[in-house]
Amino acid sequence: MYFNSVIIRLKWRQKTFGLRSLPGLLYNQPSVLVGRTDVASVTPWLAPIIWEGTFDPILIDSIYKQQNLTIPTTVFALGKYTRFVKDFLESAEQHYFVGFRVHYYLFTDQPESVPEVKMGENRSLTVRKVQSLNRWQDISMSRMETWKKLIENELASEADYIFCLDIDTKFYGRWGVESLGRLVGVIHPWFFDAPRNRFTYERRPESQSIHSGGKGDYYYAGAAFGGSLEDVHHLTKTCREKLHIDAANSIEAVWQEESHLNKYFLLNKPSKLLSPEYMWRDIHAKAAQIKVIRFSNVAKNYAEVRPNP
Ligand code: UD2
Repeated sequence: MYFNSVIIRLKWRQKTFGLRSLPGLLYNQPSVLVGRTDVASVTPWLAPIIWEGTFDPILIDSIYKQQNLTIPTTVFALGKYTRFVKDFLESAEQHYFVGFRVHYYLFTDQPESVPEVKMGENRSLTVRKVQSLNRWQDISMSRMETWKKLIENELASEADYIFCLDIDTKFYGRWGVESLGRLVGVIHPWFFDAPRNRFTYERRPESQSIHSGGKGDYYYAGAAFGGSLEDVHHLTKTCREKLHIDAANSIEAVWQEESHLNKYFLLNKPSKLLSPEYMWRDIHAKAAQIKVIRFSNVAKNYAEVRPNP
């Protein structure tokens, strides 16, 4: 085990990422004076918050093109959630890291139901069978363990970054290299304009995910996060351990692994935040600050689609 983690770390260290720009590239002059004024585009710990208008897609694509990146992207579709796979993959092929190497990992209890989706150049899909589970809460929480193992056992030598996404979603706009960072959280669409006493953090002291009164920065979505393999490995390993401690103490956090993710991000601040453009909900009314909806939860009938109430 120790040996494994040393190998993983050595492989991660082999890469150094500079932001090299192509000499002949033409792009708009950046301004120090003009920018988004209706939203915050930096956190108090100086991590950027990505909104439309805060990056130049032509410039940023050309910088990251030189890094020969592979972006593994994981989704889970168990039980009736297999119905969401087609739209997810088809829309990702239109909008998600277009022009970059993406390797989707789909974990499902019904590999035979995975539809044929035409993949672009340098894009691939690996389907993995996992056991069915009876509770949606267990399906959602078990993902931490699977992510941790996938990174340890397979990805360390083949990739740079990883994203972990919900499957009951669709892409409507560009999601690209502007989202890359060491540790990346996405601001939850329900709470981006709410005071933190309304955030649905776990408040019970018995849970490892507790946020005691007055604590918390933002409320992050469980449906999307990512970052470097090393950072996401640490995140998934930590959250999985905390979930196990909670289970041993017979407590389940109010929003399962999303509660633990929020606690993790409180103590390990993300180096980049994605605005709710990167995690909207189809059923939400439009908000003036959201100029582009890039990725969104599709409407679903929870009672019909989940295996248990
Ligand atoms: C929220 C989070 C979700 C997760 C969950 C935990 C957002 C927008 N969503 O969504 O990420 O943290 O709360 O309570 O932040 N799944 C299956 N089969 C099932 C049930 C779930 O495959 O029968 C998988 C699937 O990949 C799904 C994910 O688990 O996308 C999360 O489940 P959900 O979408 O039902 O959770 P939800 O909508 O409450």
